[in-house]
Formats: sequence, C-alpha cells, structure tokens
Amino acid sequence: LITSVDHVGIAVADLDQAIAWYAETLGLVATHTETNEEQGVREAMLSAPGDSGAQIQLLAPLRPDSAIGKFLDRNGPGIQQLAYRVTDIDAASAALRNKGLRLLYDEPRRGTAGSRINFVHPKDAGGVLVELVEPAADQAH
Ligand code: V0V
Repeated sequence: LITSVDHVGIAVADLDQAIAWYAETLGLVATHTETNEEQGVREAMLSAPGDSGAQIQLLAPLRPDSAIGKFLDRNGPGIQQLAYRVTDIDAASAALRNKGLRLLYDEPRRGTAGSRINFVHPKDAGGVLVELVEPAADQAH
C-alpha cells in the first residue's frame, strides 16, 4: 500500500521567508515551488542536496479561510501533515475506507507536480493529518 514517506508538510506564514530560513539555517534547497488554487496554498518542496528521500513541504496560505490559513490561526506555524507515497491511490483509498477511515475527498485531487492526493481525517489517524500521494508517472523516483 504505502511505499515510503513522501514529505512532511509545515505550515508557514510567509513562503519566501521560510525558504530562506531553511536554506541559510539547515542547508535545504527548494527544488520546486507551485501555487495550488484549489488547496489555497503557495508551496515549496525542499531537499538536502543530492538526497532523493523524503522531502519537506512548506505550505503558505493564499487565503485566511484555507486549510493552512485555519491551521495557522489555531496553532501557529508548525507540522501540519505527514504524506505517504503510494503507487495506486485509488486502491489505497479503498483499502483505508474499508478499514473504516474517513477519506476527505471522494476522488483524488491534484497535488504537487501533477500528483494525485487525498487525506485521511486526523481524528481517524491518531491526530495526524495523513496525506496519500501518487506521484505523476514522470516524477516517481
Ligand atoms: C485540524 N485538526 C488537525 C489538523 N487540522 N489535527 C491534526 N493535524 C491537522 N492538520 C483537528 C482540529 O484540531 C480538530 O480537533 C479536528 O481536527 C477537526 O477540525 P475542524 O475544525 O473540523 O476542521 P478544520 O476546518 O480545521 O479542517 C481540518 C481538515 C482540513 C483536516 C479537514 O485542514 C483539510 O481539509 N485538510 C486537507 C487539505 C489540506 O490540508 N490542504 C493544504 C495542503 P478538535 O479541536 O475537534 O479536537 S495542500 C497539499 O498538501 C498539497 C498541494 C500537496 O501535498 O501536494
């Protein structure tokens, strides 16, 4: 079902400031940035140079009433989600629904770099907002 940890998502107020902090302080490099209107985010994927393992995703809100906007209001900046990579998100979603977990979307939606994403409700996953990611065919590594 799950093949690896894809990324850890961190809510930030200002994307450019956060990218600069991660670069200057931790040496992580932004490999991809994107605006996702549907999700209400501007986001960046960060990696250690040369590392093809799990990434850090910085998420800044486009609007106060977005998921990240509400998260920042309630908690301030911090870890918002844990994303697992799957090879077949339709099968993975069906398997988790069969176990009684609530998936947030009936059908997967568009995520970073053409990926397909869905989420497990945090109340059904030990207080963690779990994202499932099926990378676009040309992005899998
Ligand atoms: C809310 N809760 C959380 C949480 N957000 N718990 C853990 N982690 C989080 N991130 C808790 C909250 O404290 C409440 O607990 C309870 O869940 C229900 O909260 P709610 O007020 O009913 O719900 P909202 O309005 O806060 O919404 C929460 C959900 C929302 C998870 C439904 O954030 C959502 O739809 N998220 C999925 C989309 C998303 O996160 N998009 C941004 C990333 P108490 O107080 O009742 O105990 S976009 C992205 O990842 C992309 C593009 C990508 O990866 O490619």
